[in-house]
Amino acid sequence: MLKLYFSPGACSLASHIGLEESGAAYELEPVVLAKGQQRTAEYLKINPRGKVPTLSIDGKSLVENTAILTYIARRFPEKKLLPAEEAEAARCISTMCWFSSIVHPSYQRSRRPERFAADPAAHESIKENGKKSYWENCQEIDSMIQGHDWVMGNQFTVVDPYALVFYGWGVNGGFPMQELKNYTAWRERMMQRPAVKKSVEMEAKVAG
Ligand SMILES: N[C@@H](CCC(=O)N[C@@H](CS)C(=O)NCC(=O)O)C(=O)O
Repeated sequence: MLKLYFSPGACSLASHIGLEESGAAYELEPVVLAKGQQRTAEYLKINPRGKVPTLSIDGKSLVENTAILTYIARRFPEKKLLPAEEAEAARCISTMCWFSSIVHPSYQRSRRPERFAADPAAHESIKENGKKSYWENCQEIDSMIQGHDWVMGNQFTVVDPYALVFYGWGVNGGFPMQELKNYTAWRERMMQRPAVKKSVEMEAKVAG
């Protein structure tokens, strides 16, 4: 049994879309970050780090989008959510590691500088540094899409749902995402996929 713990608008959207694209039967359990539900004793038993996403696989937790998306792609190979060729599949994993270790923390710095330094005097400069790198990261994603339909080339992969998270955060964070022509056209292609549309709309309903 697969059960995904997610919060609307959080990076867990990547795993949510990945599951929907896989065609697997799964359950969804909202953990609303805005209500602090990630810190309840009950959820901390599922993920002691107090983060989403968590994918429960037959009652055992798997965390981190990169691991969850790789697991989904490998468990449902017929959906071709990772390239068959090993080096190409590894390049997808490499991009997801970059998303997780660089792109996501850039956005966090731009929004939550207090998580990076206790001294309020440092916050403005942490924010500015986060904004600058986030924008550079989004420009890099835009250039990756140049000349083909999907982030990693001509094949839709689990990297695409992950990249959608950053487009949405860019819009919410007031970045001029429309200037990124490839990324913006790609987002429209993404939203035409039934699995993407369904997941995004479902999360918007939970967010209210
Ligand atoms: N690298 C992790 C990041 C997980 C993460 O930081 N999730 C955020 C939401 S985007 C979270 O749960 N934050 C709750 C908190 O820090 O209290 C992944 O990709 O799964």
